[in-house]
This record gives sequence, C-alpha cells and structure tokens, in this order.
Amino acid sequence: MQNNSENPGRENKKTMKGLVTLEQFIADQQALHAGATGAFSRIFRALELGAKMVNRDVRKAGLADILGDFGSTNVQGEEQKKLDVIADETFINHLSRCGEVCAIISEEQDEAYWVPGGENNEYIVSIDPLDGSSNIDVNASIGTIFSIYRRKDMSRRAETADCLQQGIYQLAAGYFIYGSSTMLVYTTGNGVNGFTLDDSLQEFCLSHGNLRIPENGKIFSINEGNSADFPGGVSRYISWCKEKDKETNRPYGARYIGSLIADFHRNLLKGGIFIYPPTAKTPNGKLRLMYECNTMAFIVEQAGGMASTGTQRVMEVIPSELHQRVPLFIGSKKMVEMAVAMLQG
Ligand code: P6P
Repeated sequence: MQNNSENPGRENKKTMKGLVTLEQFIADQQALHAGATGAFSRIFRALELGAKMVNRDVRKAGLADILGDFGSTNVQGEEQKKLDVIADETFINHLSRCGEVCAIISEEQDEAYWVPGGENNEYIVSIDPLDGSSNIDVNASIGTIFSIYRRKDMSRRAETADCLQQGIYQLAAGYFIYGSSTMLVYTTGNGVNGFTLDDSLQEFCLSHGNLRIPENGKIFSINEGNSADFPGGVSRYISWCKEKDKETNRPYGARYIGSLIADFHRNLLKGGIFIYPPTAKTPNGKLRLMYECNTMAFIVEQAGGMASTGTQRVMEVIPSELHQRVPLFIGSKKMVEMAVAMLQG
C-alpha cells in the first residue's frame, strides 16, 4: 500500500474509523500485491452479486406457497425451480460473465461447467450454491460455500484434471451465511475476515476483522443419530466429551444444526469441533472435498484451527473425482488433535 508521503490524499486505512466495504477491503488487499490484475475483484464481485440475489430469495422462501416459487407453480401455473437450482444458475451466470473463470465445479452439476468463451480464462471456482437447503423450510441458517483455484497449465485447453487440485492450492476460500444476518467470511491466505450485509446499503461491511478460532473449545457438533455406525475412536471421543471433569470444562455442550455452514460458523467464533465421520450410509463421510471440506479447511487453518480427515490433513488429500466425499474433523486445534489421537488409539 502507498504510504501517506507518496499519496497525501490517501489516509492510512489502519487509522481510519468507520465503514469498510468489501469492495474497499479487496482493493486495499489488491494494492498489497504488485502483480494483482483485478481478476480477484471481478470474481468476488460476481460472487457478491450472486449472494445478494440468493439472499433475497432465501428471505422470501417462506412465502413460496403464496408466491408460487421454488418447486411449486407460480400464479401463471409455471413450474418453479427449487431454490438450490436457482442459486446454482445465479452463481454460474455471474461467474461466467465476470470474464475471469474458465470452469465451475458445482454440487448441482454432475460434470465441470465449462464457461462458454472462457477457455483462455485463468481461474476455476468450486461452489456449493446453497448448502443445507433442506433447512430452508424450518428457517435454519444455510449458505453458499466457494473456493477459487488458478489453472496450473495455460498452454493447453483446460480439462477436468485441472479442476482436481489439492486444497493447498486454493487462492481463496469463503462462505456466505444466510442467517439472522447475512455474512461473508473468507480468506486469501492472509488471515480470515468477516463482512456483514448492511441491508439498507446492500453493502457487505467489515465486521469481524482477523477472525481467530479459540485453540480449545467446549462444543462438539456431530449427528449422534449415526452413533451405531461411528468408528470406535469417534465413539470414544464423543464419550470423552460427555464425561464430567471440571479441570477440562467437561462435559462439553452438544450443538448440531444440520447445516455445515451454521455449525462451522458458530465453532469458528466460539471454539468447538464439528465431525462428520464415516457411517454405514456414507462410508467416506457425507461432505464433499472440493466445495465443502477444502473450503472450510483453508478458512479454519488461516484462523488458527485444524481440519483432518482422521488420517490426513484435509487440504493435502489428492482429489480423484469432482464430488468426492471425505470424513471431516474440523475446528479448534486442540479438540481436533484429541479426536484424531483417539481415532488412532
Ligand atoms: P446429516 C446439509 O444437507 C449437509 O450437506 C451439511 O450442510 C450438513 O452438515 C450435513 O449435510 C448434515 O447431514 O446426515 O447430519 O443430516
């Protein structure tokens, strides 16, 4: 960033008080990287616009029967698409038009979506357009999860293999949470920052600068309905969480919303561990590596936490397919370390 002597008109952002919008924050971050081309800004603007549109639809989903939206017929008797399909179309449309993306991996698309006319573009976006959409009907928080990668080889046409990159190659990872407030939490590898949507301005404003997850916590988050299938180490860890021990603040509290973004976001702010282990129904866990686990892993590591599959660091898993699932142990470092140690015990 230019200092005041070179650019007297520009206050040092660190001392300025008041509102910092997402656009200003990204511009400042971009100024820190001499070679920055503005590509990131254009991709983030596309994601931001998509999120504002999905946020608007999510907020009125409860009126679906009256408005005839989302999976029912509207007043003209036209078949309406479900909200997660609408979200997928919204993000694909905006990301395709931003001029920087060559391919999109989406939970709603069986194959990689190749952006028409985007074969020379440099970036790949993986996205879960509306995670937890089954919770819309009960008004629980849901969200959009995304990661941004750079193509490794620009000398040839991109192929599916170019999309299958380890999480360590993510350039950015983030999520929009449509909850009691609408937020964006993201990292580009320089810490984690949270922005809250000011509805009156329709601007995401910096509200949670330099987020850090507590090194330890008192919340465990797992679907105990699957406990009959839990691997032994998981059962041992959950039993350990429930034991009475004043010195280690146990028993811990059990919290499970059934929406990854909501459970993760709470633990990020308060400390805790979220576990989706292998089960009979989902022997590799339920959550997807490319647009759920890697994204949250990058964020949690940048916030000082940890993300493991139980046998390795999530971000080092070498993907073999677009919608690959992996077990997920993620959250406060000391809690994940303890859980993984019990798995291996
Ligand atoms: P279960 C939502 O459907 C989701 O993909 C995640 O957001 C959430 O963490 C998980 O599934 C919940 O799965 O099997 O506990 O209902």
